[in-house]
Amino acid sequence: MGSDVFKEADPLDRILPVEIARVTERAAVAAAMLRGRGDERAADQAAVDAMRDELHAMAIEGTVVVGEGEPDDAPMLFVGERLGRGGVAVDLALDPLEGTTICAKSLPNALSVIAVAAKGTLLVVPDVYMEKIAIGPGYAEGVVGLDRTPRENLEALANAKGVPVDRITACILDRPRHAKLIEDIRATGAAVRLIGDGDVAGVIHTTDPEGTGIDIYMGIGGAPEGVLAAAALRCTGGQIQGRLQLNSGEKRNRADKLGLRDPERVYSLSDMVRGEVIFAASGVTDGNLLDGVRFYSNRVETHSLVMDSRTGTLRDMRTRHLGSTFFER
Ligand code: VTB
Repeated sequence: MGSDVFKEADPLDRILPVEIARVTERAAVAAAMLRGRGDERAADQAAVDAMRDELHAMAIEGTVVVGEGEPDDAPMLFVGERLGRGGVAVDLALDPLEGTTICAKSLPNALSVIAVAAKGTLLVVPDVYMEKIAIGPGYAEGVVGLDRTPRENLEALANAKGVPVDRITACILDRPRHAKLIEDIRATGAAVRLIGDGDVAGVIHTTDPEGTGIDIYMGIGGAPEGVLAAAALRCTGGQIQGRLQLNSGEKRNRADKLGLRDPERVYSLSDMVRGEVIFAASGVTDGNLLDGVRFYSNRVETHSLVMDSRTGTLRDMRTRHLGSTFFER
């Protein structure tokens, strides 16, 4: 008898990707009911409640490692919260509504996202900013990096893609802190796609440049969103680097408490996601990759991406929900 029999089973084997899709579908529908109503908090809360209910019903012993915030700031889905009715031990990285402002204004690319991985395999980061650079699959490892200038990165990427640099588009959060970065990128001839929020979507968009028109994601966004984006890239292929922005003693302490001792460290994809992962995203509002939730008189339709790094499957799932849980309003 091979010793494999005694090897602990992969916890992800006991989870069906479709179960994970249901979690983001439920949250996306809940948020979409409040789409365009100008109330960010209400939309976020609805998504949180829906996601939490779904996760509690699952046969997992889940620990939130990327969530709504640190325990003092977030009453639900906070980092460290235990979810599920018991079962396999997993890490959960989630954002029930990525892009609360986008949803409140009914602008493109609001998502509900989750990543599930074996316990202890996702990087736990404080809720601080992270400088990020990400590209999609098909490039040699290290073609871009945070240790290089925007010009060096864009020229290297253009070169690897076999196009002039003015055919490259970089996606960046529209924030005053990015004024210099935007200027530097435009000085190379490359284009900048500014987004109001939602840098998880921004990173995922680099994985399908033909569909989205985005080749590279650059700039400073949330660190938790960096880990979520890394989980997505772990499934699709692609590269991401992140550096925490620990510009105060208090932030350095918070990072230190989580075991992140080197404030200057550049984290690679495999530092942020140390094993296999199942990732799901459902569109709340229409976007480049996913359509938003559609409401009809007798059904609700959702559009999701469900990916599994172990099998290398990327499922593009359109689901009709005929059951009353989804369309009772
Ligand atoms: C990003 C973005 C989020 O926060 O991480 C951003 O992905 C960063 O923070 O959707 P600032 O808004 O302070 O720039 C969000 O916009 C909101 O969580």
